[in-house]
Amino acid sequence: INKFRGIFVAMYSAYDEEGEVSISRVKELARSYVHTGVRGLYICGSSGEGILQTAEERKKVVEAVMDEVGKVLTVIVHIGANSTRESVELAIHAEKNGTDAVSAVPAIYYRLSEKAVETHWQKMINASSLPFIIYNIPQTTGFHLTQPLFMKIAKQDKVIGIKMSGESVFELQQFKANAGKEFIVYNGPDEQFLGGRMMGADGGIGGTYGVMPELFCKVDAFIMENKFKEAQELQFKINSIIKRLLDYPSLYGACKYILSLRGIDTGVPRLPLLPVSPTDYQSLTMLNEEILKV
Ligand code: NAY
Repeated sequence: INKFRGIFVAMYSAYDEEGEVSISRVKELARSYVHTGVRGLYICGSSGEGILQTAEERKKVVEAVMDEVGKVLTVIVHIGANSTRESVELAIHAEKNGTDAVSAVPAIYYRLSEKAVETHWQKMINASSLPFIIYNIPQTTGFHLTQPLFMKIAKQDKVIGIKMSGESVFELQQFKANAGKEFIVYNGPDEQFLGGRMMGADGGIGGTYGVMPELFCKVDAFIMENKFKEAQELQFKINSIIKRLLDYPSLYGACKYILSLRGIDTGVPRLPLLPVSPTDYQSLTMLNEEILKV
């Protein structure tokens, strides 16, 4: 279970100039995180635009990442999809390709009952022998995971953790307390990584880690050394960066543009997620320099 602790980059999508998934760019992006200190990658999630891609495209991403960094980083694959059938297919594929774990949000669009979400997750859990990590993100899925349903799912051996992207650190702590076993809780909102860690999170999975992985590793290291003042100072610097990233037409577009300034081309996000516009290039160039100086 130790390979699941620490910092995980929620990796962005990587497309070619035509907007098609680019194997070589996925590999290049994945490789760029190898010597940053992160424990692993969370792929095909929100930041990875998994739900905007076809199952075939998502499989390609998994294969490319495993081929490139599968031996050196822990790879968690998000398999959440609107139909249970598709998620099951992705779970089987993830296992075949040697990934470390699978994870999923509840299905979106339909208002689902607790029983429906439970069934949806259970089918994925049953579909492979891989560890499963619940992805709770009520503000985008509209599904609020209750503690009783959480406990029912978490008690299974295969269920090893939860990615808590809700903003309540109290609820985060309750998931940790109610798991009733050794259990990994990931902090979701990057801007309160320190808060989540102080309330019991074992690590974090985040999109903005993708443009500043070393900074999050450093906050994590400060926490482990009980240097809370230093951790707080750094988190505040990070938050001033995140605040500005959130002001662009899309966060993912802004982060992907910053990556391109460092020579890592990943294309623009897929619509309906907007790219940044040329008028934003200059301020993003300055922001990039600022990040590199922290
Ligand atoms: C994922 O699945 O891509 C994530 O883990 C992303 C978590 C992010 N949440 C969303 C909705 O994108 O990193 C956060 C988020 O971008 C960050 O906290 C800025 O608000």
